[in-house]
Amino acid sequence: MYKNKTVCVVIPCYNEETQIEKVITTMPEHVDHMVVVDDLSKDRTVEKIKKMQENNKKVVLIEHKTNQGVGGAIASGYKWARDNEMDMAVVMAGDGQMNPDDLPALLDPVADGIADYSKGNRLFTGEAFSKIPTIRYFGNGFLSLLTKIASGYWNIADSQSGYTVINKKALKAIDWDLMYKRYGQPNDVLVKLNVENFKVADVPVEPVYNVGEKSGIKIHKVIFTIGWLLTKLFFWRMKEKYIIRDFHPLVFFYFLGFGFGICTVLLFLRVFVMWYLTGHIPAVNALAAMFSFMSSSQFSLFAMWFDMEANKDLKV
Ligand SMILES: Nc1nc2c(ncn2[C@@H]2O[C@H](COP(=O)(O)OP(=O)(O)OP(=O)(O)O)[C@@H](O)[C@H]2O)c(=O)[nH]1
Ligand SMILES: [Mg+2]
Repeated sequence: MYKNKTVCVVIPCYNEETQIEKVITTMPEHVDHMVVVDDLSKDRTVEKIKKMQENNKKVVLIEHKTNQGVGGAIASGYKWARDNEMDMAVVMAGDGQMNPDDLPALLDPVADGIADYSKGNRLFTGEAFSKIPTIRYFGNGFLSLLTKIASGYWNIADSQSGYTVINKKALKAIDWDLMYKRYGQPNDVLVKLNVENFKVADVPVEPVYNVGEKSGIKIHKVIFTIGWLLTKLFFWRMKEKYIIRDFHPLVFFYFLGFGFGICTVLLFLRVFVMWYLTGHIPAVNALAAMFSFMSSSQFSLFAMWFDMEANKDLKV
């Protein structure tokens, strides 16, 4: 129990035989249950977990019959927490990259009722650039920007951090069977939380690398898969939040922003082709391209501003 609320930690695991023991043994005392979800590991992870269960009654093991990916493993753990009426469910990876000392700070905003969901942000510490591998740092920065646009949580950064706490109300509001099953899961959750108007807190946590973990992320691949996921989620959120459940004219601003954006690309292409073929650019073509560019940027920036305003009450 933490501040009189039950706490369950969901631990997704895939081939973590060298790491899982440390994650379980260093778990803070106030955690009531550790739901370890094995995602059909090929090594001795399950054997290790079963051995730990003998001495530690807090450990619950869920074994997947097929490999689902980290998002699928977290969804299984969340469903256990929801069905067992846990007040708060934490996610800590099975690879030991989450510092248990950071847990109270993450639990506080949710336990105090200030936020429905809190997530770790590794970028606040000032050590992020030196500790996080460079390619991951920039990839994360790019995905964080896309996640702000897609989710409407403009104040939230480090979108790929998986160290999170969710409360019972949010656990029950989201359909975990429809959750994205692979590395885009934290991004998917943020969009779903925004549509339900849940409050999210960003809490500084320590970036942990080189503790024996083996990452499964191929950054050049996930940039595209998560980028595409976020594009789809953005359109879904616009439809759900500003057309179906409520209405806001910012959807027209985004629509015109995109429309003029496509026109801008086509008009600039035309300008370059004319210049290549004839050696000069007719003034009217250049003006049309510029007008289109200015309209596109104005409409998009205003749409973002309206979105920021519409979500300002969800900021903690
Ligand atoms: N790679 C991988 N990990 C899984 C899978 N299912 C569950 N996991 C667990 O998900 C957690 C995160 O996986 P990682 O590949 O380390 O990703 P990450 O820690 O978010 O990213 P890094 O910063 O690159 O380490 C680990 O605890 C894995 O054991 C799966 O299908 N593949
Ligand atoms: Mg990892």
